Amino acid sequence: MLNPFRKHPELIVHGAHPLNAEPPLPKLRAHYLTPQDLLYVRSHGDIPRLDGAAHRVSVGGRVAREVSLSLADVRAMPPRTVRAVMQCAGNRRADMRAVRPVKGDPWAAGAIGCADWTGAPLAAVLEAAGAETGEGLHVAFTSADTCQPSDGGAPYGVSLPMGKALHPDTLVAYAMNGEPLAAEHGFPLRVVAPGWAGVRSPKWLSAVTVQDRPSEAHQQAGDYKLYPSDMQPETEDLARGLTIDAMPLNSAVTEPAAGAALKAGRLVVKGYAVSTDRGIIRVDLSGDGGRTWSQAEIEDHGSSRWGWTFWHGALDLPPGEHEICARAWDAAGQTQPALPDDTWNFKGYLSAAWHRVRVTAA
Ligand SMILES: Nc1nc2c(c(=O)[nH]1)N[C@H]1C(S)=C(S)[C@@H](COP(=O)(O)O)O[C@H]1N2
Ligand SMILES: [Mo]
Repeated sequence: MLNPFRKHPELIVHGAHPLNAEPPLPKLRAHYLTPQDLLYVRSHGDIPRLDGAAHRVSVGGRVAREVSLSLADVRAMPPRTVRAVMQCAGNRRADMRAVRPVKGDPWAAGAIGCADWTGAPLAAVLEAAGAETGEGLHVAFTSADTCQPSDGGAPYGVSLPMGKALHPDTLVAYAMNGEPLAAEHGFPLRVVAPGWAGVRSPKWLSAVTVQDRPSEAHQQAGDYKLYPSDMQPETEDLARGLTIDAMPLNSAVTEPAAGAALKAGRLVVKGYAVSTDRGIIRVDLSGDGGRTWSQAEIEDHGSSRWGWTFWHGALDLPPGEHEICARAWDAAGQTQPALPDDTWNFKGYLSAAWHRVRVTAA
């Protein structure tokens, strides 16, 4: 069984080898559950074409008995479906790049999507091997793809601390929105770690190892760190980096597009907001660069702890140039920073300032 899907022809391609691409924002905002052909693709190496019948995932390390599981074995476990956002730590990096140069692809606000993921809880996979589950242990993952030389040149690897690994919503998934995973999204099996940066949801899973320390693979040990703004590539010091786990509060305007020439008058603004698992309580909209605000309407797509929130609102724009801004608030009463300058870091991670979109009305 090979990839039955094709990516949407309108994806914005940041790089073809390896494939890194995101959907145009209005297309992304058209579906509460992101169709698989529109989900962004973030890959560190070539996409492996795995044989679903022959593929095995080994479970070893601090376990009672090593096991080697087929896709059929995982499908035979009691299934669980979790509605969750997948989001890259580099989503909205383009806004930080506009402040000062950053490393990495200039993702707009489309390195995100939301889906119903179905699989076996990772806890059940660990249980099948009689894994130790003590606090302080880590569950390391190795994938079947080989990363670019600049990304360590080795198989992709990350880990989750035992607490996150045992969370009932952390899955070894085989389906997205009820369809088998496409090759580019991890066929036949991937981890889904809801609320955490996409990097911690390894695709093309081939080995699970229970161990007493985090993965030493480059993705876990040497990349995906949030650095202070005074650090530069030449002074990179891993010890001063925060390993990125949960994703911050964020929101984006998906319509109108930056640079749009609009008719003066009533303008409908649409977007998304995301809060890991705290919940979005409000989204504010401004048509004047943040001097005055009104509230957007939050759309009801059913409650889901790890999902995203769609919103829309109206602004009255007189003729002239305008800066539209959106900012979300979470259930702890926190909101987003005003400027990308406030959280700028040379890797361009966790870019979550008010989304600003300049338009002209005539
Ligand atoms: N094996 C493997 N897993 C991976 C990656 C990868 O390159 N190889 N990229 C990670 C990153 S950084 C992200 S953001 C998500 C993207 O998932 P998607 O391409 O299905 O949207 O997959 C993660 N899992
Ligand atoms: Mo990512």
